[in-house]
Amino acid sequence: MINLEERSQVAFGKPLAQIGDAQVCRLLQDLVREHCQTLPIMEGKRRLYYVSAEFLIGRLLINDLINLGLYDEVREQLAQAGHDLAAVDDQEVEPSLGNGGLGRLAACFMDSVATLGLPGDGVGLNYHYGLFHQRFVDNQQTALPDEWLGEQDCLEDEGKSFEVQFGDFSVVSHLYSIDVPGYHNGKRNRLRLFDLEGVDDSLVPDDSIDFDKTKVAKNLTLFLYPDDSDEDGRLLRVYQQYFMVSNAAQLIVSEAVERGSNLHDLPDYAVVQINDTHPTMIIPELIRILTQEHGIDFEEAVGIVRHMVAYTNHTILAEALEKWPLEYLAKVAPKIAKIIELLDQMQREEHDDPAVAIIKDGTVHMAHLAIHYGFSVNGVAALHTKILEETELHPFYELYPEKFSNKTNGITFRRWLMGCNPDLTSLVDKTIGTDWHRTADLTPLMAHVDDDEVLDGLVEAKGKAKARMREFLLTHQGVTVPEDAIIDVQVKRIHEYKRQQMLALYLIWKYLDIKNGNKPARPITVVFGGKAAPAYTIAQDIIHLILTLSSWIANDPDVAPYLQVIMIENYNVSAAERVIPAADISEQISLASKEASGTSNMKFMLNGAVTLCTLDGANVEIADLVGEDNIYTFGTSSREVERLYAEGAYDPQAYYHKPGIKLLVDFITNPAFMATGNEERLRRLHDDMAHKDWFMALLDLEEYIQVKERVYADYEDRGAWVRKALVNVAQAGTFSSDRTIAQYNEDIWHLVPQK
Ligand code: HBZ
Repeated sequence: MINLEERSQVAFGKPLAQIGDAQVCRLLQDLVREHCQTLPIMEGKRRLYYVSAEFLIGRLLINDLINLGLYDEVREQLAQAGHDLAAVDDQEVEPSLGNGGLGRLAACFMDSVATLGLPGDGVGLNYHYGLFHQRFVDNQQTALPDEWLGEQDCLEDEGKSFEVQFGDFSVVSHLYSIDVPGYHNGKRNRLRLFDLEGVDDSLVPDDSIDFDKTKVAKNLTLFLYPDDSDEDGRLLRVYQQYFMVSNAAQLIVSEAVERGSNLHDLPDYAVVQINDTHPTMIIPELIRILTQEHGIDFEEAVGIVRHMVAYTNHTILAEALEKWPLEYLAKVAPKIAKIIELLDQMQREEHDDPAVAIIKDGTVHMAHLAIHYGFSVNGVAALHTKILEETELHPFYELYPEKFSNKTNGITFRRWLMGCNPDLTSLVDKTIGTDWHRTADLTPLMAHVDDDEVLDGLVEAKGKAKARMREFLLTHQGVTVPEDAIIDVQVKRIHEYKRQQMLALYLIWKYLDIKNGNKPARPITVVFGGKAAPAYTIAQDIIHLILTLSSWIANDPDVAPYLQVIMIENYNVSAAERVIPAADISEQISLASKEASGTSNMKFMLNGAVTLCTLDGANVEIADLVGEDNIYTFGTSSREVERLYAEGAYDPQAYYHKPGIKLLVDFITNPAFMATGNEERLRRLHDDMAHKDWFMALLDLEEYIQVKERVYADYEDRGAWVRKALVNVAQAGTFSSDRTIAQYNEDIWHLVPQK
C-alpha cells in the first residue's frame, strides 16, 4: 500500500537507503498528513470542546503512524532500507505547548476522545515559544525561548478568524489546527489553536524569555504562563485567558449555529470541559455573546450556559487556585467583569455564605465561578475527589452534591507503551495476543507471573529499554550510565510538594553511607528531570542542589562507581519516552494529600517499574490494584497531614535537630560542598528546609531512607523483583485514558460515539 521507496525517489531523487534521517522524517510527516486529510472529521450534533491553556502533545509522528495503522509497515520498510524509526523520530521537533501533568493529560484525552469515536476537539493557544527551553549553566537552570514553531509544519491553517474586544483595544485571531486521528477507526478530531494576528516574534531576544509584557497586542501568544511575579505579567495572563476563551466561545457558537442550533438549545450542540480554572471566563463570555450579540435575555442565557460547562480541578494547593483582582478583569474585559458581578449578585441572593462567594474583597475566585455556573465538578483521583468533597470544596459539595464526581486520570497506551516501548509491546503481544490494543486489558498477564519465559522476556525488554535510555543520555548530555545499574527515576515539574528535595537528602545519606564503606550490590543511577517556574526561587534552588550533588558525587572516586545522579536537561515528552521504559523504580513521593493524581506513576507502572510512593493521588489506586507485595509505600497519611496543617502542629525544627537528619540537611551548607555551588541558593534552601519545610520532607525522611534501602535490597532478588514488575504491567489497564474518557462521556458529556 505505502511505498516509501517510491516516495523517496519522488521527493529526493534518491533511494530510501541513501537519504538521511531528517529526510526520512519529512517523508513520513508528509505521509501522515496525506492520510489524515483523507479521514472524515468526526460528526455529531453535540460536540465536545475541551478548552485548555496547555496541550503537552509531544512528537506526533509515531503516535500518528500507530493510530493510522501504518506503523508496522513503515517500520519494516525503513528497516529494509537500513533506517531505524526511533532515530528518524528524533528528528522531529517537539511542540512546546504545555508544562506538566495537566497539559499532558489534555493530550492523552484528545487521543482517547478520537479513539472512542467521540466528536470533540481541543481548543487552546498556539504559543510561539512555548513554556521555555531549559538549559543548565553553572549547575543552575536558565530559561531560553523554545523555538519549536520555526521547524514545524504540523499546523493546518483553518482560515478562520475572530475579533476579540479588550477594554482598550481589540485584536484579531487566526485559527490553526493539528489533526488527531483515532486509533484504527478511520476518523479524526482536531486540536484547534488560536494565534494572534500580528504577533511579533521579534519582541523575544534569542537568549532569554524576558520581553515587553505591556505590548499586549503583539505578544499575546508568545509564551505559555509568562512570568506573573509582577503586575504586567499577571495582567498579561488575564489578557491571554480572555483571548483564549473569547475565541473558543465564538467558535462554539458559530459552529453550533452552522449545525442548526437556534442558540436557545445550545447545550444540545456543545459541551465545554474546562481544564482547571484558566478557561473559566468562558462562562461570562458565552453569556455575553448570547445576550449582547443574539438578544437572549440574561436569565435565560445563564440557564443555557449552566448546562454547558464542566470543570476539572487539578489541585488543592491554595496558591494554585486562581484568584484575579476584579479591577484586572475590568481593565482587560469590562463587559466580562460586569457579568461576573451580576453572577456574583445572583449567587448571593441564593446563598449568603461568604465561603462560596465569587467575589470577595474585590477578588474574583475563578473556581467558585466555575462551580456555581457549571454543571459538573470533578477531581482527578479518588483520594483527591474525596478531599475536595470533604475539605477543600466542602461548602460547595453541601450545596451541589450532584455536581461532584471523580474521574481518575489515565494515559494513552498508544504512546506510553506501544509507541515508546516496542520490546515490551511485542512481549505482551506474544504472551496474551493483541486484544489489549483495543481494550487496554492486560490482566491476562497475571496468568504468567510465574512463567519463566515471560519473566525472562521482561528482563530482556527492560534491558533493551535501558540501552535506549543510555544512548539517549549519552548523546543528549554526554553521561555514561553503567550497564547493570538500577534505574531509579523522579521526573516531573519541580515543586516543593513533590519533594525532589527529600530524594536529594536521601542521596546525601547514601553518599555518606558509601563513603563509610557500605558499597551497594550494584551501581545505582538516580535520574531526575523537570522544569521549575522561573519565578519559583526555591524550586530553582532544588535544581541547583541536585546538579551540585550530581557533580560532587561524580567527582568523588570513592563513590562515583556506585552512585550516579543525573538531571535530564530540558525534560519533555520525548525524554520521558526514553526514560520511563527504562526505569526500575518510580519515585512518587509527594506529601500525602498534595498530588491530585499524578500520571507518570501510571506510565512507569505500565512499563514495568515498581512504585515507591506515599499514599497520595492515584498511588492509592495503584496500591489497591497491585497489592502490598508489589509496591513500596511509606509516609504520613493524608488525614494526618491535614490535621498537622489544620492545627499548625508540624515543627520542622523538631526533626531537623535529630542527629541523623541534621547531618544530611547541614551537608548542603558544609563549606567544601558550598564552595562547588552557589552559596546563596544553597543557604536559602538549607534554611527553608530547617525552618519552614512547608511540605514536610523532614517528617517522612527517616522512613523514606529505610524503605529505599529495602527496595534496593529487594531488587537483588531478581526473580521476585521481575514478578513484581510483571504484576504492575498486568494491573495497569485501569489507567488507560480510554477508560477515563468513557467515564467522562457516560457521566458528563453524553456524546454519541461514531461507528
Ligand atoms: O494535573 C497536575 C497535578 O499536579 C497532577 O497531580 C495531575 O495528575 C495532573 C493531571 O490531572 N496539575 C498541573 O499540572 N497543574 C499545572 O500545571 C498548573 C499550571 C498553572 C496553574 C495551575 C496549575 O496556574
